[in-house]
Amino acid sequence: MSSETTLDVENPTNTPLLGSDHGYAPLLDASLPSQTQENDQQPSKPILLLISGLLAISLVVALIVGNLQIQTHDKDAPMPERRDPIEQGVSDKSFRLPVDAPSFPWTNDMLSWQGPAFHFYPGKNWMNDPNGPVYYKGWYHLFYQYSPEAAVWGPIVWGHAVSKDMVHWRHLPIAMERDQWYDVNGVWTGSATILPNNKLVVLYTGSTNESVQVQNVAYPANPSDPLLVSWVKDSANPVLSPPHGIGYKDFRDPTTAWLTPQGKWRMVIGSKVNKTGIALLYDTEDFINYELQIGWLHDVSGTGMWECVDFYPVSKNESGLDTGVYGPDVKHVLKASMDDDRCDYYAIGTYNPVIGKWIPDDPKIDVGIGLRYDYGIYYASKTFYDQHKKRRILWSWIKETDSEKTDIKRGWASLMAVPRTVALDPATGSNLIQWPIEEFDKLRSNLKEFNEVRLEPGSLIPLNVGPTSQLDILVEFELDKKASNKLSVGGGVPYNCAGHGGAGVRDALGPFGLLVLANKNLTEHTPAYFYIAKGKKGELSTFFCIDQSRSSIAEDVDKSIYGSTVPVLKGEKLSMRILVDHSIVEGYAQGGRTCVTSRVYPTEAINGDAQVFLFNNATNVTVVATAKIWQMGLSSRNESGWVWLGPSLILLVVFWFVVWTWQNQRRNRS
Ligand code: DQQ
Repeated sequence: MSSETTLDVENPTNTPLLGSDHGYAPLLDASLPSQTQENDQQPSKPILLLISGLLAISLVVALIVGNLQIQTHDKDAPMPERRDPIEQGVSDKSFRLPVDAPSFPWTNDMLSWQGPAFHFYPGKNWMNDPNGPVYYKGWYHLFYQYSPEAAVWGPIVWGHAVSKDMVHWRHLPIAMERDQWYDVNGVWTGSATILPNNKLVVLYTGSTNESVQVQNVAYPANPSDPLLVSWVKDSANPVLSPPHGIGYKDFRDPTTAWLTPQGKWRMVIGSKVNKTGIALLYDTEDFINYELQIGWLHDVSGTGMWECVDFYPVSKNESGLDTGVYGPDVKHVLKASMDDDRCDYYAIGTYNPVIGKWIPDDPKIDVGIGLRYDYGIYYASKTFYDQHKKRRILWSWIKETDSEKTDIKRGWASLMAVPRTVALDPATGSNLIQWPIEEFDKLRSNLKEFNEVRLEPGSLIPLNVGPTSQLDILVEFELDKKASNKLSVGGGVPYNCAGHGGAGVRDALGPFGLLVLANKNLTEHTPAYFYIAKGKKGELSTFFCIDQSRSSIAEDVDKSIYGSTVPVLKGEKLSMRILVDHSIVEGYAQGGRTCVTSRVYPTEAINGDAQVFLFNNATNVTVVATAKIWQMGLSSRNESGWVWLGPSLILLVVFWFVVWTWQNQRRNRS
């Protein structure tokens, strides 16, 4: 990486761019041509065999090298020590256990089971935020905050991987190193913008030699390289320093830029003033010189530092809009990652491009005090517009909720949630819907269907699905409406997933749902469930929760219960989709209106020792469940060398064909 010339927007080629106390009463189960002649000028059979042999060896080497890139921690290699972060506090591990928390004797078998099969992760060391996601010349690029020296946050650089489908990944070398005074303490989060004529520019935060947060510009060194392997940083860097009144450590994570009606590029940077979270707005014509806009795009008092702000248009009529689009049918989403509680909040509102202001549709659910993308473990997310499939894609970081000691032993920490399409909910118009991108459906196999399973109050029914570590589960639940109507109205304390004892409690209308990663005697199990609360006026509210409290017998892991309310419209059945990928359980309720992601660390309910159950802990209502459950593929973690098999075989066949033709011609001539 080198520092080079400034961006020429017009001429990029000149610019270097979730026992006993489980509370359930278990019920019963429901040819190549042969060569005839050889002469002196023709390659002899041994030579051809030698060349083929060499090709075959290269093929094997390609496969091994490809696989080596994605292998998880070598069990016998010494574990890297914790390296003190250059600067504590920005993305350092936020899940901390009490110092005297008993540590579990984790075995290599348990730890290696935790590695995901179809969630993106680098395979080694620490990663956090997604950075600069973009579709460029036929490839989806994912950059990410990566600590290359250990499984802890520390000296951050930009890791890089590319994919044709955001499912199979090819890991590339580090895209941006800490090699300048203005980013020597970390190449932090940033975004990519595609300019006219497919020119690419990246804006990112650098932590300087004095730990000041500044903004920098970088470009692909070779814009014609679809893999974007090499990057150059602009000689004008840093292009932005904290403005007057903004703390030097409170100025980070530039968004993707978009065009204003005046033809300038506009972008947002997250910050705070005292306890008020703010989104600073900047205009630029050349990505080098910036004008700070008076006031800011938006602010919400009491929310603290806004990290990884994201701002994009949505419409009831479109599944995805490019970042600069505005108009009468267009709403704008403002999202910020709250440093104070480490959750991603969004709000839907109206953007006025002339005055550079955004106003929430409902100030009671403004950014940081209302809706969240995900009510589990999901932070520092970023969207991008996929111009190839005309959709908006959401990427996010899922952190570890075990001990740092265990992270180090395992050799890797954190991963990405599956990329989701994100769109305005056409049925409500007041919330977003998120759904795993359709490409993941291709990993499904061995469908098992369970039709109209009656779940009487207090029932627990095992589902025979085969292996249970990699599953895609779709379940619909129907309730006996008459029973729920007869119920008396709710009491004083409003329900919430975290505060009401999880899946083990028994109330009138819930909880009911699924247990995943459950061992035989249920000492370990992760319930994903609905709970229906009846309010004082008889109104029903539905909650979707994932309960980690009994997910592991180990004590040095998070045992929180996550979830929130989910809108259920008239005529809709209750539905949930659960992705199980080893230690990750990702849940989508009502088509993705409410999402919950959890990290679970079972010790016994792993490999062949886990099962899936349907359960109903409600006391007053029978629930009928219909489920479809698929096995999910891609156990070779992310991309393996097998991708080279096809091209190598084709090369081999072409080579033999050329030689055979050439030999025939010579034979015919002689
Ligand atoms: N992570 C980056 C920062 C960002 C934070 C540093 C959010 O740029 O604010 O690794 O997780």
